[in-house]
Amino acid sequence: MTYQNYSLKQLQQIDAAHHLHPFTDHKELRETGSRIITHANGPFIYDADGTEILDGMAGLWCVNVGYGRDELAEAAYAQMKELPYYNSFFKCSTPTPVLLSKKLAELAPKHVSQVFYGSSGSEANDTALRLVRHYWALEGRPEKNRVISRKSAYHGSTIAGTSLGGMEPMHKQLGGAVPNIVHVMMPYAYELALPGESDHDFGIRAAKAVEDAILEAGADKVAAFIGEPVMGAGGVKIPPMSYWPEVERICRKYDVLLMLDEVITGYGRTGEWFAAQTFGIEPDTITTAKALTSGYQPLSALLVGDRVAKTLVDKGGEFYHGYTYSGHPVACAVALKNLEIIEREGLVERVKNDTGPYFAQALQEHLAGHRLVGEVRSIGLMGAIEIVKDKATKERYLPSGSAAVIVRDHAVAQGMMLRATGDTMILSPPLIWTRDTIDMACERIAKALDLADTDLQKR
Ligand code: PXG
Repeated sequence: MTYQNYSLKQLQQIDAAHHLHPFTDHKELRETGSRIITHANGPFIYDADGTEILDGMAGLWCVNVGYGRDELAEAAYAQMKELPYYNSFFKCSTPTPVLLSKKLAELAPKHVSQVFYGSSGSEANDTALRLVRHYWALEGRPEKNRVISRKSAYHGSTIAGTSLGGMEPMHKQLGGAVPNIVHVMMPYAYELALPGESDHDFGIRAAKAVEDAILEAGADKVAAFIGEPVMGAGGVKIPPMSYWPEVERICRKYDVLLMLDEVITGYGRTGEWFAAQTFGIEPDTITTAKALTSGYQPLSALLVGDRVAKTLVDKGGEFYHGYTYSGHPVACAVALKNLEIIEREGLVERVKNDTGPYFAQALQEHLAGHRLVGEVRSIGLMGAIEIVKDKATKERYLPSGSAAVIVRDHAVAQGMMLRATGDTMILSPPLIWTRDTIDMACERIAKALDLADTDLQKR
């Protein structure tokens, strides 16, 4: 690799001189320099100093089969040699997106059998938004074009993704969102449940916020509701089990489409292939990306339910939408091999029956009792740890988010990569983690919490 001719310092200098990173304060980054990850294997990543770090985030919620999979590299190599690129416009196709679509139709919930490809989750959500609006126009109801989303939702960073999302700082920089998108309360019991309110009742109340928004706009104006089954970037907010079936019931009652954003939850993370199955609902569209290729190639797939697909096909007329890399043959070849690995190794079942329950128990046993921890929660292999100043009152350290960053920095120094979002620590490890890896992670996080506690006592 050519980078080996450069020292770490040189790479950091060049990075600072020329590379604008995503979601970054560039002034601050230029003062600290970036951590340069050079290679990875199994559950570990390695930085340019050779430090081994257990990757508790699977990259960015994506490397579900872990690092160093020769089979994926070989699938890409073979496809690049045979046909590196051809488009799927103008009545053309290539074999790998054809076969991947068949495979996805087999894995997806029964009523879902069509796929639209892009290269990122953001692109797939742009497609989803355009598609549901197009659907209602084809049905002769173009005024039914509003979309209901949630506060703190993350649906990507393009203009449509940001507009669908409910991240306030992102909206502030947008200079005008895509019109006719509103945001309602999120199902986040830890902060929003009323004193004495049961989990079940809170879920029903949070779903009622969707109904209120439909009624406020008028059901004849609302195209769809969109949500992440478990809010990921917003802090692994796991809704009560009562929430999604109630949201689905409300959507059906008012003839509003249900769009599920499974960019993080898709392909096994919650212990089923899709979280739609975990929560027992039948969405009209399912946005997927990330773990579709385990991050080895950029690829997204919008899975389209039969209701929407039937209208699109039966009514005809061109849908003026698509990307150069829609159905990229190399990305699709890698996705096919990745899904084969997940199936062959039984990773989804393993999360459901073994590592998921063990992960929940380990977080509870080793971390929930810590003085800094207000709550631990998890579903499958995604989890969160709430950092608080006072367990009983749920009071946070100020300034907001500062304590979690201290925990995160100690964790990384302990060889444990995890993410801090606000005052919540997030874990979303590769699905290849075993019970031993979970124990190792908990040990390192517990140590990081102790060190952070010492720092915070001094403040
Ligand atoms: N939907 C969801 C639910 C996501 O989590 C996207 C859409 C957009 O995907 P692309 O491929 O366009 O990035 C995402 C992406 C974080 C973080 O800090 C999360 C994401 C991306 C970047 C950072 O947790 N999720």
